[in-house]
Amino acid sequence: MDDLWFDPSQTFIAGAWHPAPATLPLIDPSDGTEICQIARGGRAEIDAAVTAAEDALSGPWGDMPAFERGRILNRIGALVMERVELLARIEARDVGKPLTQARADAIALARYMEFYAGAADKLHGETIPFLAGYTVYTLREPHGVTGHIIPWNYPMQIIGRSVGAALATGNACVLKPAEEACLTALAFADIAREAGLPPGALNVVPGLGAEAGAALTAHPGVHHVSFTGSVGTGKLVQSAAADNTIPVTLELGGKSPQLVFEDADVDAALPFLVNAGIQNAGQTCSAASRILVHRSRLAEVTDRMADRYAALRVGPAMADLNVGPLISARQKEIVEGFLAKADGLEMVRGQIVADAPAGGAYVAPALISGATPDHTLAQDEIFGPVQVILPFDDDAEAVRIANGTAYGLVAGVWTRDAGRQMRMVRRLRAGQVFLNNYGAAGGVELPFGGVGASGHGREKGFEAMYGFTTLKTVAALHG
Ligand code: TXE
Repeated sequence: MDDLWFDPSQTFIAGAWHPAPATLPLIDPSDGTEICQIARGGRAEIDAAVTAAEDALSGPWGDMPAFERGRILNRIGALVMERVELLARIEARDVGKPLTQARADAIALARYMEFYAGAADKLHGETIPFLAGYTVYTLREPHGVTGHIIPWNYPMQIIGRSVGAALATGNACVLKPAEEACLTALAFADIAREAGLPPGALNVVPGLGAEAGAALTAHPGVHHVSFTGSVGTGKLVQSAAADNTIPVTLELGGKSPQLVFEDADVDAALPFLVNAGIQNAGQTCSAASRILVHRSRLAEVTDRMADRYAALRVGPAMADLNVGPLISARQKEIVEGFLAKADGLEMVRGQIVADAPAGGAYVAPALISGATPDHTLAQDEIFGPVQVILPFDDDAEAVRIANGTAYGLVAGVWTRDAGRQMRMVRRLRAGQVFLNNYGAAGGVELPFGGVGASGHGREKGFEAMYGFTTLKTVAALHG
């Protein structure tokens, strides 16, 4: 791939590139061909990366003042902005997402760097009034070595929110990107090196989940793990962390609803309703895969969404259409498996363009109506361009359906009634509630995470800085 200025078959450890003992093919989801070989890191590479991180913490990185860490993050952000188009092309090819969406991810990565650059020196402890003769205060300290296991759907955004906050607070990171898409993680490591990040502060070891990922989560030298991915793997990560009694942040996806009430401004809602289902081909943790509509507006919302679905065009990432391919043939099989269960339901599909390569993992978006709230299509995370419309008759039923899955990540509420808005905010089981909008991508400033099967802990915004630090209380008796 011409856009790469580094050798993607290597790991990045202690500030330098290293050949890996074995490699894996990286597949272009737009046509099924091999892009390049990537490193298949394992226990030895993870060991080396953790040692490099420990060395960084006992060297210049560990002693660096917070404002200096912020300056480095600012430089990384500036370099990312200079290379937005290049990074967008790499991400589009690797993930299969339309170029416009990949560009937005690259810009978000820069924004994360800017945000955490500014926040680095603004995390304070407090003084606590205590007995006479004592001075008591708290310190916010980095955990130490942080492990970051990320998926393939938004590599740049997830690196930004997780590695950005961890570096700002002075941790040294070991990043295990997904085997399906890891090129921008490697590009980011090299940009960070160029920006002056000391060796070992960020190490990147690509590889398989069961090998490099499991080795990282089980490693006794790791003090915190931040994981984004499936519920099943999240449980494995949490169990491994339990063995080492370390904290984890888990972001595990969802089955998020948007609620359209009888007084909703449907004109305003429409683009948000559809976009939050098809962005990144629906492979978005905060995808609004359920659209709950008051029965009085059901026909109108269904028809208008159906019109938009029928006009959706699906094709290669570089063609920059509404929807790209799914990440892999495997993900396409999963999504088609769900769609096979739509027997007897109504479905409106988008169109795969005629010249889409046969080897690509394309699925025409599907808008489904007629399902009950307990149907598998309305309960389980599909992770594809599929939305289910569900009717409700009153506010109580809307809340019951909205809260009636194992997940609780995001919810959107469309109503002009301010009282109802506030009641919904209180009753919806979700980590983020959007009123009269649906910020699927969200701002970098907005804390993000879920409840229930969606995981726990918060990333993004200033809140993440607490998650990547541990609190030390100091009590001095001085008479
Ligand atoms: O996820 P995994 P997969 C959901 C989505 C999708 C399903 C499967 O529903 O269909 O998960 O996707 C690493 N120890 N989401 O298989 O396995 C792996 O290498 C440590 C939702 O891709 O969770 C990758 O880096 N790490 C989600 C990362 O975990 C392990 C985003 C995610 O892979 C590991 C992605 C192990 N034993 C999928 N096994 C979201 N929240 O947005 C794998 N990994």
